[in-house]
Amino acid sequence: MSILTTPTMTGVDGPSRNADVNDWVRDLARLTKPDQIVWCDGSTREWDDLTKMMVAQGTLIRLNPEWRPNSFLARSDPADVARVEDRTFICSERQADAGPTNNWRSPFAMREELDTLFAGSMRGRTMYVVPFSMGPLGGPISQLGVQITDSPYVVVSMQLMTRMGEAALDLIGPETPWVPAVHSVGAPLVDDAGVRHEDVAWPHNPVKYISHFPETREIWSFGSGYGGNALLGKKCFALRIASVMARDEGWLAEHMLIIKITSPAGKVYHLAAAFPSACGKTNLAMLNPSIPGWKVETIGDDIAWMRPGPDGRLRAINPERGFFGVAPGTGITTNPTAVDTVWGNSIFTNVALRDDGDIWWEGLTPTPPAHLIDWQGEDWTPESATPAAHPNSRFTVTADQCPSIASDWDSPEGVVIDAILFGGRRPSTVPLVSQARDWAHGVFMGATMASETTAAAEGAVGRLRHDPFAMLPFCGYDITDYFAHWLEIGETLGADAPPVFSVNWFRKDADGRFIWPGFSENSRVLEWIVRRLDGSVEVVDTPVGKLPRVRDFNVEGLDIGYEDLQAILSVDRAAWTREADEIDAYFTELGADRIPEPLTRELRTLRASMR
Ligand code: O2Y
Ligand code: MN
Repeated sequence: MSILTTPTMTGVDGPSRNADVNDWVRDLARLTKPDQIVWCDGSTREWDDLTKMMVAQGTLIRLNPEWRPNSFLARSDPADVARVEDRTFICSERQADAGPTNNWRSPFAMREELDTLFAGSMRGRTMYVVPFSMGPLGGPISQLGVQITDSPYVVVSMQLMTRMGEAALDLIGPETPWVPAVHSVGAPLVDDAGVRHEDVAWPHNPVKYISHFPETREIWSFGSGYGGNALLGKKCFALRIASVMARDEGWLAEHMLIIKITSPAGKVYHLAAAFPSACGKTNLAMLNPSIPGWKVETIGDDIAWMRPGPDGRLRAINPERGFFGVAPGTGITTNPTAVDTVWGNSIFTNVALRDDGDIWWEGLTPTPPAHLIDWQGEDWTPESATPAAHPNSRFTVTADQCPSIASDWDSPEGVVIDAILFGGRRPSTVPLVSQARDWAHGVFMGATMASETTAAAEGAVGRLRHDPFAMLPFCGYDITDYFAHWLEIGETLGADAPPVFSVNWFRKDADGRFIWPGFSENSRVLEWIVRRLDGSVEVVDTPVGKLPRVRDFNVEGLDIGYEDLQAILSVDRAAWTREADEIDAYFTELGADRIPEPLTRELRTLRASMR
């Protein structure tokens, strides 16, 4: 960690080999006026110094090292607990380029607004400079960035979530492209009159902006210290900005987990899978198969960058170094691997604190402890009316601590993708699994992904929320152009394009009970997909895709009736007629004339086959 105490320095005084990086840091220091600038090196010493400092300040609570060594609990301000989609902006020069699904602001207007907000925003604070790599250091698919932040919580979280520090800075040579990412919690400690104020445990600002400038590939985030709003390598860079880079350069930046499957015969397959937020992605990424002889290993739980490789096949990396997983529901029965992963060296945000200095959240164990301190610092007992952990509480931990991590998870060249999966939360209509007829039909499956709303907060319960490719809040440009880009990638890959599958673990019966047990039993769906890849199983051709023959589906040892299985492996024509109407309405909402022709053709084919 090297410290420069004069933010008003002139000339190239920073340690970067790239003069633009040094100048950019200097200019931002002039704008935000921190007390000092710290260039982060990513060392253990830096982690120790910052965590000790935050414990002293009350931002972190050190957990009992006997239970959770080198681990900490952070409690955010209750007004800063999640990504803020309504404050997330794509500031492309033309409004049309942001498309119908993004909030747009003119880059000129936004820069003016941000300049005002950032002016003096770091007074009394330290400005940390965090050079980072998304993807293995120096890898051919990896990208570099530099985040400036006034939050030490963000620095230590970036240590867990990215390859950051000296090694990343060294890679940024005089001509190397890098993405600038500016972050301030927007809570200066010294006011305009020069009066110093006490800090709070979780500084933030009621005014929040998560702004992206696709043409200049810049990120500016103001007012929040939480998750995707503040760890700018994740959703802001690896999805919103990277999706624009990917469009321009012929690759894919996707909201997908990556897993490695080994069959009982020892054959290896890699799958990438897109699911909307809160659909159990981390559980699938760390799946413990119920069927004997099968192994699933983790490569990534949230984001995949995929490029056609030198052999013409699609190769993927996980650009992240760690997991920022949802805590509630992650338990010793639902995801024991995730529970083992966070044995130590972890940061927990907004979970509950046990009396013995360890953590707890709903679903971690079947029985809650008799007493806890809840995520807001209040006494809690099982009789309390509110949950002990916030529903969006998180664990942050490096991927290499995961017991199921694959040996090739950080291969710089990535892994060859053998199949792509699209999933949603659909109590009806969408079968447990089906294979797309071809790439265009696969793109149609991705473009028409949807989930039924489960909470009143999401709108009326039971309504469809479309989430194409699980990218609705994450695509940095016009989603209809994104569909076209996927179709173009298919052209590039040609016969090497991986087969595409739709999956749905969430079908319910007439009584509202889940038909499919999910979790480790999802390995049976993966088994069928692998058998399709091997060509060792036949299909039933239907208008919605190639479905398993019921007799081929492995349900040995599973308590599921034939009729139930038949129901989730068949096509309900009435429901699919309604689905076609839904898709038609959604395409119209996106702009019917903007939808690429191959997708409207898929919709026509679907409609015609339902007559
Ligand atoms: O609420 C946040 O800031 C985090 S959202 C998130 C975190 C990790 C992985 N995925 C997501 C998501 O919303 O898809
Ligand atoms: Mn996600």
